[in-house]
Amino acid sequence: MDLPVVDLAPYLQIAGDAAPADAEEAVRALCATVSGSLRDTGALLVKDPRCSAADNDRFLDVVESYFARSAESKRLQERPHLHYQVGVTPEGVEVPRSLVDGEMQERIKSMPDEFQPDTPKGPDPKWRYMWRVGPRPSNTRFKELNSEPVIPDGLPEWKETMDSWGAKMISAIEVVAEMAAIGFGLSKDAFTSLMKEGPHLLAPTGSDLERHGSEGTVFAGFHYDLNFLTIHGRSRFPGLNIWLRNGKKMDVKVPVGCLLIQSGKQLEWLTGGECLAGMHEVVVTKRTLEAIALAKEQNRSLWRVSSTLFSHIASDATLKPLGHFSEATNAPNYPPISAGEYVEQELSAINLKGKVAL
Ligand SMILES: O=C(O)CCC(=O)C(=O)O
Ligand SMILES: [Fe+2]
Repeated sequence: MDLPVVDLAPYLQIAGDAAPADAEEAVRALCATVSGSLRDTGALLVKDPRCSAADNDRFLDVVESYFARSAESKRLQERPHLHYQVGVTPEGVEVPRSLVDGEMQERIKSMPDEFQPDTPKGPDPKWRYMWRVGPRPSNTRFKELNSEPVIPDGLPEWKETMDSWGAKMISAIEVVAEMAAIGFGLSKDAFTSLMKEGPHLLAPTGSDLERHGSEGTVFAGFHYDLNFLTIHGRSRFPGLNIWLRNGKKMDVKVPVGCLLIQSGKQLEWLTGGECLAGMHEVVVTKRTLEAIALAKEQNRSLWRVSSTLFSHIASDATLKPLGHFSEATNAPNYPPISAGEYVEQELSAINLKGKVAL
């Protein structure tokens, strides 16, 4: 089974009023593909004419040069007191949910062997940089989640590159969020109205394949994303596995020029569990090894950089099943909670806010 690739251009055209009336039916079908794929696979591939492969490359180049710095110099951008929600998170800090969540461990044990995730033995060996994208609320109960950005020195192109790639990815997410809302039978702005001034984070991971490049190394242990929708551009090194709703594991191939979308826990909340957060992991696979060999041959960086962006529901907005989802069978499992409070609980569980006992 392949993930569908949805071209966002027809929807953008309709939104711009440049399309003939009969195009509307086709766009409705596309919206149903978006919501259906998020529900059944937790993921979706999209093509957005506004996000080019060249933009993605420019972003990867800048972030590769940052991660190539020494650990001490990168640690100047570390902000543990802000729960690592801005600046750098060193390797060995973030704990995969599957390491600390007993219920998830039981679920893993019940999976057939062929679909079981690789077992992480400790915190993730990946670094990460969190770069805040979009306007921040002037007044919020969750100041740490909405902090000033941290800018690394000595990289004059950093701010512009991160802001511009971040803004493009957010535009793509907003279209997907509108299409998903239509597909789910909600009003078009049901999700996007809650995303306004959300703590959206461009959050590339950086994994040193020179030091951790052996097959089976787990960069990001089995987990779900705690945010609304995650979007990734193409990484130069594969390794992302996702689990479909039917329990099957799939290694994701993102075609050139495409973006990968994944459903996060806040979407699960808003749909009363009809659309579950997509489980995934990042491990060194045979395909990663092939990409490492090619990069060595071509003298390219061996830092695996992901172009991950976490879009969020605004911290002060309430998470609860929307519209007809309040009648969903599992809706009672998703009681109202402010998005900020929910995020803080999740950050504690994965060692980014306070410490967890391992
Ligand atoms: O490194 C990646 O490709 C994605 C990592 C991931 O799943 C995450 O950052 O939540
Ligand atoms: Fe993730």
